[in-house]
Amino acid sequence: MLDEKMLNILRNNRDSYVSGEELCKIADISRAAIWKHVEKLREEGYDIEALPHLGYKLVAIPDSLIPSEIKWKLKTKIFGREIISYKKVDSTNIVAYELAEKGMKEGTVILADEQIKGKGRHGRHWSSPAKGGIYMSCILRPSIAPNEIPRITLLAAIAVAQAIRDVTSLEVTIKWPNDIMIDGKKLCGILTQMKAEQDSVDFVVLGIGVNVNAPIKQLPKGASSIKEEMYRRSVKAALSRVELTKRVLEKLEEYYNVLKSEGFEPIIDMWKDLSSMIGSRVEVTLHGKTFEGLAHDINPDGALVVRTESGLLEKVSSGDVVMVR
Ligand code: BTX
Repeated sequence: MLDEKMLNILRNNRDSYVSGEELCKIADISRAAIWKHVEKLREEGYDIEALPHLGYKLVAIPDSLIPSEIKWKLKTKIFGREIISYKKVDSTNIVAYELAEKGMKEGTVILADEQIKGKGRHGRHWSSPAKGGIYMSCILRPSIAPNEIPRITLLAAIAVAQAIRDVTSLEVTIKWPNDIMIDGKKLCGILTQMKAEQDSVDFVVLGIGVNVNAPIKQLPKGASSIKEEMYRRSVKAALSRVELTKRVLEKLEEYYNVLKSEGFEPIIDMWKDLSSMIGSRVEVTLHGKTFEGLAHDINPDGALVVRTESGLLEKVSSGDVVMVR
């Protein structure tokens, strides 16, 4: 708490030095204690300059997914008001699920710098190299029916896609239901899990994995990272995992509020704007069977509607979809 108080004083005075005396007064502690806290912040990666007659100045902040950094000037009321972050964890979704079962409130976010057993859909693995990306799970308690949960996945996909576009200018697109792509390469995946009764949802764990700094060699075939794609396009913008995480949380909250107040239709419209999928030929693998067709629409449950070769409209609510041409 005190570290955060001191940090905020230094953050608010980025262009000047704050004297030791001033820090003591505002934080209500001794000179010796100030030094101890400065050392602790330095260990966390903050670059704090200390000059004998001038005082202390915050020179650089670490790009670490620590709660105080994410919460600093975060413009949300629900998402990220409670944040728990780990350096290394099996899976943020596992942690979030356990905490949700214990009653942790809506908007709680679990973050990790690295995952050992990152989970993809259908028991697949999600590569989560240390500090290579954002590995994040949010607890939600939406008042919707279990069959409407795909709406949350689609909402998350537009939030992440829009956040990446805002922060990096990369023209990422969405592939149904949960992949954020660029040039056919996967930058992000979303895993939505839930606990539900027959017709009510107890909670949802929304897991988001974004490849930010990871070098290609640490990622599976067909994947890329934001840093890699910015480099390929000579985009020079600064890339910060903290900034991107904040933007994702702000967008999630914005669209979650849209869903609550205006329903699913505006979400579908935004999804279609950010996806290049509707109207293209797709190959669907569903329950072990594969068929080709034309991606026709998204239905009110968030399912993909595919027009098959024989003209039938097939509803695809799970399974894998590949764009073929
Ligand atoms: P998915 O099943 O759509 O994608 C998994 C597949 O994607 C893998 O089989 C592999 O081919 C490929 N893949 C694995 N790792 C990566 C990667 N880093 N980048 C691109 N492609 C990859 C997508 O499942 C859902 C992923 C959610 C990940 C988040 S991270 C935070 C949270 N915690 C957790 O354990 N999972 C979620």
